Amino acid sequence: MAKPTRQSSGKPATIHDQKLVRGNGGELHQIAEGDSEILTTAQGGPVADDQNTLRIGQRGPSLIEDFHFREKIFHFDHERIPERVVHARGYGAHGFFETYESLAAYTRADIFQRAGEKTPAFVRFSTVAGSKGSFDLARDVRGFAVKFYTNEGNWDLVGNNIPVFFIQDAIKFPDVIHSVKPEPDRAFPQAQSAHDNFWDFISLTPESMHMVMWVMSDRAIPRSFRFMQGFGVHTFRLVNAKDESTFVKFIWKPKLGMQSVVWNEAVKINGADPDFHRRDLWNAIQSGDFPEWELNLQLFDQDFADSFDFDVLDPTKIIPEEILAPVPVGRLVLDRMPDNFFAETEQVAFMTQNVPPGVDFSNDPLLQGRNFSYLDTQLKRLGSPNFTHIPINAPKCPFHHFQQDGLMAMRNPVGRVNYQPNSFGEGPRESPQHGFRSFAEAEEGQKVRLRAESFADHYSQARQFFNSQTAPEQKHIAMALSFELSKVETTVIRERMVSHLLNIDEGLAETVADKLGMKQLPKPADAAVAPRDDLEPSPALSIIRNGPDSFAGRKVGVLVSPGADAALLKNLQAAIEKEGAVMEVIAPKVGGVEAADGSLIAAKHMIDGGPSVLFDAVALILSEEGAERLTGEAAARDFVADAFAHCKFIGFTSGAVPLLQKAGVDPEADEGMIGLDDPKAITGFIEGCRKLRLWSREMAVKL
Ligand code: HDE
Repeated sequence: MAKPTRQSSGKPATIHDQKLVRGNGGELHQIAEGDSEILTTAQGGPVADDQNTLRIGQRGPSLIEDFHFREKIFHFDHERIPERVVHARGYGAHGFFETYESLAAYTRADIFQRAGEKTPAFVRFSTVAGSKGSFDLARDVRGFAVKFYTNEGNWDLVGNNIPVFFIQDAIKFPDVIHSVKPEPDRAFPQAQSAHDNFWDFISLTPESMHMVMWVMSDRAIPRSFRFMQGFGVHTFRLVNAKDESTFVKFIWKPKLGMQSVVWNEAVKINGADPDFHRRDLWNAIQSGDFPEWELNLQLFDQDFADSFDFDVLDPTKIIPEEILAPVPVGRLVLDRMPDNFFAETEQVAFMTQNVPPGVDFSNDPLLQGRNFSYLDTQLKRLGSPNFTHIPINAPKCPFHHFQQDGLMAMRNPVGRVNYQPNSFGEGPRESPQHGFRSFAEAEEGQKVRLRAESFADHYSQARQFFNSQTAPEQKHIAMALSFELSKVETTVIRERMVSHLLNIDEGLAETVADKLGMKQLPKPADAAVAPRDDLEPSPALSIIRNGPDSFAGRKVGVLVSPGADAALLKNLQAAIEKEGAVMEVIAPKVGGVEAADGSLIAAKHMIDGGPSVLFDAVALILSEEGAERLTGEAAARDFVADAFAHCKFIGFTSGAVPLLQKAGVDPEADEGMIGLDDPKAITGFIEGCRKLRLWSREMAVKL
């Protein structure tokens, strides 16, 4: 009879004595047992066998006595914590905030006192509706939550990439979220707003119309977290050392400009790389291309608030930048990925109530409600009031208090005195001078449940947003609304939505109604306040008008075939890298191809694994024979056809023409098709790429 080994696989015991460790570059090395630490239980007991449970005989029952097995499985069974009820899918990174100039005139917040001061920060980006394992390119709002570890405690600016919200009162939050989440009986659709429940709620909630325009715009399908704006949404207050208050709205602007994808592309990205946004942030930071945003403030006083067209406490309204210019006050740089996703990104607890002295709340009813919700939800998720003991949530400044005990208490004070005042002169005391003082706003009134009349105009800014978009962006909004409402099965909901759209833009309403096959237009929805048409368009609201001026931070996918021109590829790579962009090679086989000059061109992807939706622009460096061969491959034809349909710039060698033609793409279709045979043409290709997309191509196609 064979001697049993310690390996369930039956491999010789020597393999068991080896262990894998990661090198600095992430590569795996095997090390011998002598070099590694001894595996232990969580109690520290050394483990002799981690491959086989303790049992009677070789084929007999397992023994409950096996404490190592029981501990290992017990711990595994409890690895998960509840995912966030909203914003479950997220991705975080560390960095710092650097203050440009002292803002002491406006705020006593320590973070804003000294030019050049760097404050550590942690940021978590997220989608709202999908669960933790959902895909990145959902049509959804993105969370943009920043935790500043200031010298006077943590400040959490828990924002979104859209400056308004669906509802005006926090009491409606469970309703809007229930409606967008998977329907409770069938548990689908996942991470989608395209279903009856969502549009039912929205169509019955006119206050959501401004937000709906944003969510149906390209803002909801960003190309990268790095190319998104962020907003604090609510009006906050800054309070200076003299206790004078200035209202403020917070805006993050990406250094690399804004960029989004198109819907057809988003759908395909979700299949090709569900982690598209995560991977993008990871790759950028790991390669040293640190993303950066500027913090801008819109500062205003009570007189401005009183004279502005809308109530500054209404979170469904913006203050257009053309009316109140944002002032850049500092920059946020993300330069380090967490060491452990769970410990940091999953366990980080953002709370709107976390404000340092010098930053204060306004009476925005959404913000007031959030200040309760965020603390409450952390207890549910993290399981103990001691969640501030988790390193990612702990302040980095000194802190002293008398809170004690509780589940999983990790910081346990020593000494006798755990209260104040006390007679022993021990322990911290409050400081009226340094401590947080709420702005002493005078309040009076009756206790009521009423929505302010000044919150009643639900259409004017929705219309202004639509009017501020370029033609392709308006077309995208019409397509998004048509798509979403086409998934709504209840006709009356579709009609109700079109009746709202009639109050925003008639042309938009007509296009959507036509796409939905509606025979006649409904009556416009009753409006509490007639929509205004005198609001000037705000160019700052368009993504296309606020794109980058270079191709930096973007990615070109180059499809190569055997016999490709290696010198041309090299020149192209140099030009792309000089621009600050990245090039990745796609080949019929991931092993790469032999170039015309006999050299090997290494590939990162095979065609199936590197579809053109993963890139901002593409180039086809193909020999004619190589292109002919690729005409038979669906993935190669899709690579080309998709790049064209998504309005991308396409550089190509003349050898690539057979593939272009087979994919239905005219090599001379427009200025986005750039021949690369002449090496000088590379400059033209890069110049084209800087425009990101050739939107006229899409505009030529009628809706
Ligand atoms: Fe949130 N929101 N929210 N929210 N929110 C949460 O807190 C809530 C709102 C935002 O990466 C929850 O820790 C209420 C607006 C972000 O960890 C919860 C209301 C804005 C994140 C919660 C709002 C946001 C959250 C769930 C209406 C933009 C993710 C898990 C009054 C300004 C933070 C958690 C992260 C997360 C409540 C509306 C942004 C339940 C009640 C408006 C970025 O507390």
